[in-house]
Amino acid sequence: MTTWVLTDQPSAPALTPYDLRCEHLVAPLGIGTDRPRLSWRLASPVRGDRQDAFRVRLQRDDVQVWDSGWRTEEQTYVDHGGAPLTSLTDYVWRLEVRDAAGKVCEASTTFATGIFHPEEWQARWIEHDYDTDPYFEPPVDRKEPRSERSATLAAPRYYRRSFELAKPVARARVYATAHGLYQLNANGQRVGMDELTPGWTDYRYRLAYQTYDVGDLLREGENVLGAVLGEGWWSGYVGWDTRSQAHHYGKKPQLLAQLVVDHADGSRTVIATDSRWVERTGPLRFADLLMGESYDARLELGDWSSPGYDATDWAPAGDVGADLSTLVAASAEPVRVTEDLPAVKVEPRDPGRYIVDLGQNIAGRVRLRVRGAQNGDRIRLRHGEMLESDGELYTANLRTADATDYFVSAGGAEEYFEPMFTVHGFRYVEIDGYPGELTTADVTGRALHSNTPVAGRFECSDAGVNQLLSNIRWGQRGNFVSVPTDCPQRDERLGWTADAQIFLPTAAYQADVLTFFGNWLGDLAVAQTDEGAIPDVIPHLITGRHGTPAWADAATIVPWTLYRTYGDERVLRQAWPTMRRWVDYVHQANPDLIWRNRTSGHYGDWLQVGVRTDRDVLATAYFARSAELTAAAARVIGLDDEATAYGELRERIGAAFVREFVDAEGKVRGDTQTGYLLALAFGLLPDEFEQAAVKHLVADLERRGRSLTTGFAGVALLCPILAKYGHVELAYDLLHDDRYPSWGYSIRHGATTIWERWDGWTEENGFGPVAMNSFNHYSLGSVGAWLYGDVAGIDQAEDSVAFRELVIRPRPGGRLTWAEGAYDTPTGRVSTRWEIADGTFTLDVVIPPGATATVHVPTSDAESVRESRQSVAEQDGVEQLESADRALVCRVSSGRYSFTAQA
Ligand code: RAM
Repeated sequence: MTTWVLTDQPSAPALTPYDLRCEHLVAPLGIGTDRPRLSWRLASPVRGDRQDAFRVRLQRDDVQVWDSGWRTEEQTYVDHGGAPLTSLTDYVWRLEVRDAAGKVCEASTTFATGIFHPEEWQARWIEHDYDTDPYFEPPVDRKEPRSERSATLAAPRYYRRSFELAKPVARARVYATAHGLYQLNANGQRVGMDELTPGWTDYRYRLAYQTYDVGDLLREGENVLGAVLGEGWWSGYVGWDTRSQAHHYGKKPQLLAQLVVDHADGSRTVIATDSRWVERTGPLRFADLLMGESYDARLELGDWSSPGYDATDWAPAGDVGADLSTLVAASAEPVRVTEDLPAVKVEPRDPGRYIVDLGQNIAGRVRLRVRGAQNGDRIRLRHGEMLESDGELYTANLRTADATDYFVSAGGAEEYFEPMFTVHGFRYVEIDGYPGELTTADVTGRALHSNTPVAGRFECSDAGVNQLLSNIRWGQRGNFVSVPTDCPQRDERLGWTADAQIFLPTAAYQADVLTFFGNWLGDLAVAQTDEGAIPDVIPHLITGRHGTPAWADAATIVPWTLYRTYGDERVLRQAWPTMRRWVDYVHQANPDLIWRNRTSGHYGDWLQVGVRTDRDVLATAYFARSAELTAAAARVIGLDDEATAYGELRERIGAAFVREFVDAEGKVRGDTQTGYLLALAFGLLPDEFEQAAVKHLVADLERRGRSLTTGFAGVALLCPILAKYGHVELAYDLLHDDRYPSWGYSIRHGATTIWERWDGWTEENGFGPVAMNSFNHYSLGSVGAWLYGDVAGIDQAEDSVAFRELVIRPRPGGRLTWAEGAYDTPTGRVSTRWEIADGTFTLDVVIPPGATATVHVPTSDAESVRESRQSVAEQDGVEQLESADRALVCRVSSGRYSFTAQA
């Protein structure tokens, strides 16, 4: 089990490749392309070290299938350049890298291809045969009271297939997916550690299948494959509309699986889902993502997925055909349990009823130990993020999500309960009906989310800022559950597009989110309307709204941000048609270039406080931004004419923006913080207005006693823009502020995640508007990127891609006496640590091989700057560029550097 922390790098004395990936995944078992991208990272402590050349060789069964030859390139990825790879096959890839001194270092890893050709699938969709089931009640109108709502979903079902293997097993893989959620067993053991498979995609167009290695679980003789099948996003509750909440994609869960066994003699056995599988209900009585789960241990089926089991009373599964047209190989990291949190406090309320505190708001569930229960004892677990003032669970903000689990005991000394197909957003759990005395040792919180590799770390001298960062990280963890959701607790949990684009830069500093968002962009592309609009939520569901300013612009911002962060231009190639159609859609409806028409729901600067940013200002700023990024994308992928056309469009929108919204004194219409922030961040102001706009922005903050008014759209820009224009202390004031509204206010009141709204809870009013009051919403946490970028000082130059041209510019200030950060760029790890002590500023920096960095050493005396105790001018590998703006600026290449200067 990981605990989701940044792992150590190899600490070899010379250039070393590590973290080898295929299609950006670590040793994937079922990639979906025959021309995968291979990539790696590099580490070296040697100054100026870089990869001078590399060579990749691919092997299949000890036979070489491709040799890239030595390529004198610095890039750390390569596309397979040999003959297309074969379906259902294991490959070894060997990498050699040569450093500047000619020394070669090797590394190798494996990957496997998935099922490329439709005819290779023998599996058929199977389901419970409801037609012949006397107990099945067709779904009814869902307006019934909460407690009975669960009646509309069918019980999860258990599937099994027993089969003989006549020969020893050399290799065995299962390719599986579901309309619904599934978990596989083989010979009595769980297969893999993935949760909530197959994950959520727009099932109408894309359904991911997963691949598992079951070689160690199978044997000669009788074997059994088993599966538990639940509803999930396919047919369970998603979102808020109680009339249409369930059955979004289908009414019944269905299973699809294919086991491919290769024997030592070269023969192959295939066992696939069909009517030879049998099924029945079991202890899992009910399972739903929003509502919760019910498990009756009295109904346990024994060794139901083991050989030798008597399954005579199981019924044949219904075969419902083999339409596999939506299948795609899973391309992103699966959801996993990534951390166990022991309960920190158990508060008895009534006899048998307790409130348990995990000390941290998470998305996940509880593992409960039950001791000494009687057969038939029923324990209820309700989940909530907050407590009422009387110490009871606050659940009003969950709206129609029950978030309630039930466990019925079979009796006995010790039993364990943990749900399988649900996830709750909670910090507190009320446990009712518990026999005997509940202790903290009986309750464990299990955090689960998409297991995106951790990419960053940040820490500083200020406890409040560290708590803020922790809240931001937990916001990411709680909401990156297969898709980027707005919240994990209430009846919503949708992939709101603005939330995603606003938070992406922060998310990318903390985890490698390329495959996570790459997958999501697949759903975004298929959801684009014929006219070119992008729905508010991706995967597209529930809300009929599309084309909303700042929301739909995720179509351009997300691909561009991924490209800049990871340097994979394939993202832009794939996204380009969507980007262009989106910009054209807005343009056609707004020929005068002020985006007033077709603004759909228009949420403005959502959840800002005290002011209302002009909606046309916000929309038009985003229109300009999308046009700009579309032009930039066109340039990268070689569409020069389009680049010129969209570049011109961007210029014209910029001019229209100034004409329409900016007065002679540089005031942006509405005179709100967000108005100025957007204009400045998106470069919409001509030079003569730039400083004026900064002045107005600062004046507004001062007028309000250095207090923010920004909502989702503005908040990400606040600190970065203030710092960029020289108002570092003002940015820190906002960061440290703990008056309402501020991040610190929520922390002062015990927040362990980022709240949806500044007034989620206030001293004056208690809980905020109950209709929409999530305590785990990452959007306002988009300040995280500033902590990494400006406080730790890890950023890249404006025209840099994949952090090849680093800008190391820590901006000390506020209460901070030190800060440190680390970040895994696509090439390797960059890290910084600065400290101010006794009037001396020190800055330790590690630059990964192949990258260069412009290092800004803040100092009151440029002459005082030393690197490794030498004057900068004399130091090898350090080139002094300028001394400006109370900083000495140097250029360095890879390696470790240690700067000191008079503070
Ligand atoms: C809320 C969501 C989301 C936001 C939209 C406009 O329902 O929680 O965060 O993007 O509204």
